[in-house]
Amino acid sequence: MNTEFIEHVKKLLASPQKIVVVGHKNPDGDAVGACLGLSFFLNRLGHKTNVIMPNDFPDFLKWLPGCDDVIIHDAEIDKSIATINNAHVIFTLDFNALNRTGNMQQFLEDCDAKFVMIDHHQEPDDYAVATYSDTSMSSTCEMVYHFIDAMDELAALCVEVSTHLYTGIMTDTGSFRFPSTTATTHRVIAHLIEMGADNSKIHEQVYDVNSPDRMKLLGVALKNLNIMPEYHTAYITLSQKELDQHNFKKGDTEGFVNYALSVKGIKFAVIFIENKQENIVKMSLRSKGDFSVNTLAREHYQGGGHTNAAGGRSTQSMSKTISEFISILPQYKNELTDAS
Ligand SMILES: [Mn+2]
Repeated sequence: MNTEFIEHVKKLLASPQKIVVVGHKNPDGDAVGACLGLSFFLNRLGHKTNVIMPNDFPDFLKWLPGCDDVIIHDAEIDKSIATINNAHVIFTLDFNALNRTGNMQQFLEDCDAKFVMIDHHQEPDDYAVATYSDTSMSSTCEMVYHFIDAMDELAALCVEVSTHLYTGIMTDTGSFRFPSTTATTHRVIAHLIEMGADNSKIHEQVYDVNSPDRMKLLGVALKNLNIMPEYHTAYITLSQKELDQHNFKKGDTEGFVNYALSVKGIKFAVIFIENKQENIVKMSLRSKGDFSVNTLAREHYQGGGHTNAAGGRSTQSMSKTISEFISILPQYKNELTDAS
């Protein structure tokens, strides 16, 4: 974080402000944790804060302190628009372009508030008056911690904020195992535990809440696992029918792709999930080492993300999507078979 950023934000926050904190569409643990954590923190500094999410967030986050007060734009559109239009300052967290906010985009573009971005995705847009972008960071939650530190307010960390930030760092690092997890990440985590985050309980509340339907859907996903050893690649498919048979709820397939990546020798894994309502096949892409799924998703699947985790979509049928996917793999054969 550069001093210019923190000086600018300090100026913006010099007197009590009406602040809105916004996360990305399909909010994950990092987005929800960062938004709630920052909102609680700014509230303690005397600002009036509201968190708005473009759409609903998964059930496994619905115990987070303050989550009941989050405004869901798609469900409470009038309240959301009024809150946006009333804001002096809008923090956008865990995304890099306003089109990541779905139906909120036009209202954010049209409002008079000053924007502050805190985010760890590549190639940030320049809509904000102050941008804290660092792609080396494990999570936006870790960045919010560093932001609080730069504001000289670490002493103000409460149990709630510690819990929010712990949850986001934990979920965005795959429980502290991804390469973005640094010694600093662990120092931050240690401090959050000291300040009241109940680490063991947070893990249980996030990870040990599977429904029987979800476990059976995982069984189907594992049955549908395809391995292409010549490309060190594995992929999983789930059809709309298979989702329907297991009463699919948003978030149920979260993390399934990691089972494909956990097969010995696999460097690149994808899950293809059919969505009949939107008429697309949604994809989550994961990799190990230098192979960039961000690049591949940008080039072929109208998506992007990070080097080792990205999302994308195809407007073709599932079978066409799969055959196209297989046809592009030779382009990446050298990268995928390089030792690293
Ligand atoms: Mn994140």
